[in-house]
Amino acid sequence: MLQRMLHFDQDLLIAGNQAADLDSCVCAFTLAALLKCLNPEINAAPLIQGSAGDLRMKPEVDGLFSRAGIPLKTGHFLEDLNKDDRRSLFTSRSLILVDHNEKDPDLPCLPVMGVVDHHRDSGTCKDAPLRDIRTCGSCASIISEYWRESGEELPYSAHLLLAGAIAVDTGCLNSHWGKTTELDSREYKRLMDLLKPEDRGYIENLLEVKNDLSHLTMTEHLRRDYKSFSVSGLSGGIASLTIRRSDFFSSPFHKGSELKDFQIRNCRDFLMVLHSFGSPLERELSLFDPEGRGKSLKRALALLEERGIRLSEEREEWSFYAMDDPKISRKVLMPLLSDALKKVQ
Ligand SMILES: [Mn+2]
Repeated sequence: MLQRMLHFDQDLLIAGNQAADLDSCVCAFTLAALLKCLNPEINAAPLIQGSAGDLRMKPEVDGLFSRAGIPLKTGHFLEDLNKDDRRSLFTSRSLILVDHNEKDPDLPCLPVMGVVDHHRDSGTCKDAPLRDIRTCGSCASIISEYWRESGEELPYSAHLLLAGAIAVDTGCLNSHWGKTTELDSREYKRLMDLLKPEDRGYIENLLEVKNDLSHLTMTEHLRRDYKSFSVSGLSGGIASLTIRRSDFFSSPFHKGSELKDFQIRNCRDFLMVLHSFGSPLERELSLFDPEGRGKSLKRALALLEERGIRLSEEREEWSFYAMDDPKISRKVLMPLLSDALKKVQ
């Protein structure tokens, strides 16, 4: 893979995924830094989807980048770029996708030269000269391996960023999460060994920073980690929340009108909410189907009973599911649902 990177001779944009989570932001910055090290002749700029205003919803992103001495600016965020920024940033560049492997429609129309990811392979961008899709807990582990194999000296700030992303994605290699692979474990330990003790402590505490969202409104919780999921002609999405269902519906937190606004704006047909909370980790799933268009989705979910996803209650526009297996994250759930939907059609 490094050989292929050495042959890039045009300017590059390293684009993170739609959720703009910590892993995705870290990968965009640290891969851009590596590419600049390998080819000082080219420009490689990180690009984060969303806007700088959204950082309020992701205290771990803001916190870790500030600690690493890399202030996130509006120029790094796709939504904040004005016409002139776009023209200068998007002209004669190619894209490298990190932490996702299917080009989002919001990204600029540029040739995709590379894909580095740890999600299920969508089978797109097959012609990209650099295509590295592996199963691991954090995409940052792959970038960390590139750095090590390159022999280039990893800057301290990148050390901190990569360790932080792996910590958050794997629960500091928590085996109960079922995400950690050998690659994550090896890279995380190597990175942590070289951090100052106070930074090591900060990384070990980063999940708490991430989960302290008491300052957010319900809409911000929904927007924080939202992914559109359009299936069989339905336009919907899945929001990942760090609060349990009973807290989501508690007063005065829950606001029916805000929920309706969010749904109309983002997911016309259905909204799924994946609640992930507690230690050990527990999950619940809620389906909001205000227009009654989610029948096929409900049939598909019924097929997932064998995976421990069980209908527990139906109330007005909502269906609630218990989840026996906390390892079913959104990344695991989405392909399961897509497969189940094909069977019910
Ligand atoms: Mn990731």
